[in-house]
Amino acid sequence: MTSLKDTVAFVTGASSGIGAACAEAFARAGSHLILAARRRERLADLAERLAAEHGVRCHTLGLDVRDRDAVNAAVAALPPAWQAIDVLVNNAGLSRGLDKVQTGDDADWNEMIDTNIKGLLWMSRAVLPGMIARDRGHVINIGSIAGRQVYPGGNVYCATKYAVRALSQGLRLDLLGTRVRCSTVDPGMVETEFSEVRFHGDNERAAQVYRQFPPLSAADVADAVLYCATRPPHVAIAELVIMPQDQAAAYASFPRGVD
Ligand code: NDP
Ligand code: 8X3
Repeated sequence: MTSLKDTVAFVTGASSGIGAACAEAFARAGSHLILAARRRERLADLAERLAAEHGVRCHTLGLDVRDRDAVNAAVAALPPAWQAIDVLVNNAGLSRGLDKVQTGDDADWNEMIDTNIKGLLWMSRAVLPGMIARDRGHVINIGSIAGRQVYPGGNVYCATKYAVRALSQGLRLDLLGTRVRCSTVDPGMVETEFSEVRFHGDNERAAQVYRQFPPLSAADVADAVLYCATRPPHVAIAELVIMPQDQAAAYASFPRGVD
């Protein structure tokens, strides 16, 4: 197992859900954290708590990963102590709606494509040159089972997660000959703010999603991400799929209910 103590981990989408749980897991393992998202206050609260509870340093970045110039500027302007990024967790992402293509919404499509695909690309391109120069580093992309199976209404969101999987495969080819690794972690259903965002703030509809069967927690996924990050240097976890016990596919689950 590779120790993460005193490494630098950069987590996008750290203000909620899986990203916040990854930040917590990496802090517990001794990583110093660059926490990025648009909601700065949440990042500030998380940074204060992680520093107090785990004795790590945190640097927060109010950042919209869709903004290529802002991503480039934020990475270029990192203070010296934060420049040598060991792990990049490309987690920022979202789904919007479950509309059929024939009635799809332009804004929803743009937001998903710009965040899940292009945001991941801007972040990766900004951080990778430093990793390659140091011949050390790890990019961990949060994909989804939606990148392996298409479900009704999933069309564009699924396409973005298929793209994450393809880009991860492509990056592993691009990185051959370096000691920089790339992993994809593909979760099934995880209880986060994901469904609230998908349903544009319809909290009751979102809550119903997580009443069907016990979902994964964000901490379960963070544990899988940490597993990838702590393998010995010669071991690369290429793809890791993690599912709730009661879910066999995006569209196939056992309706056990939740107490
Ligand atoms: P949450 O909605 O809880 O968290 C999403 C995070 O992404 C937030 O921190 C949000 O921060 C950030 N984010 C969204 N858009 C942007 C942006 N333009 N720039 C920067 N940050 C952004 O959902 P999850 O934790 O569930 O989602 C995290 C990842 O996990 C996503 O990529 C999602 O597709 C994936 N996933 C989720 C599953 C689930 O069932 N929940 C299953 C499989 C994969 P802010 O709004 O503050 O910017
Ligand atoms: C999130 C899981 O099945 O809602 O990626 O697409 S799913």
